[in-house]
Amino acid sequence: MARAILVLNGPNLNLLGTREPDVYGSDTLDDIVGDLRTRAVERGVELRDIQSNHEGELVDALQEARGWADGVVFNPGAYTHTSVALRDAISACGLPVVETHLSNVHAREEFRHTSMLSAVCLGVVGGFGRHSYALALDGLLAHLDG
Ligand code: CA2
Repeated sequence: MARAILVLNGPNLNLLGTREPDVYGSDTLDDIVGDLRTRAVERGVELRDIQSNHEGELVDALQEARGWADGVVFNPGAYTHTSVALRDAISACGLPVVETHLSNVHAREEFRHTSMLSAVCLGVVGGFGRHSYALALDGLLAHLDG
């Protein structure tokens, strides 16, 4: 059966391409997700994407993904560093989730060095700009293919 992947993006990532290009690059979120969709289609993988600025909506998306997705590429934005609710939702959904960051959070402010989520994720990718998403998808599909 064909694989299905959720690409989930958290707060402020809808602003990509409009501000802070030195940190996050000049691509928009649509550019990044569009590239990822092309990559997924080439492999016969269905890709759905959701961006929300609201923690509860991200929790809802993870809970609903249980019903249809095989795995999740997730950039939780700043909630990475704060959210017990998202950590619990990742654990509860039982799906492999790849924590994905555009920037290398360990090379930035100290408060970004801690993730509430990494310990319940399959893996973590960061620091490669838009390529982080492609690497996360590749890793997730390799994991699913065993
Ligand atoms: O590097 C990443 O992908 C982050 O998840 C991005 C988050 C940040 O809080 C994390 O520590 C690392 C911030 C996303 C905000 O994106 C913006 C895009 C354009 C303008 C302003 C913010």
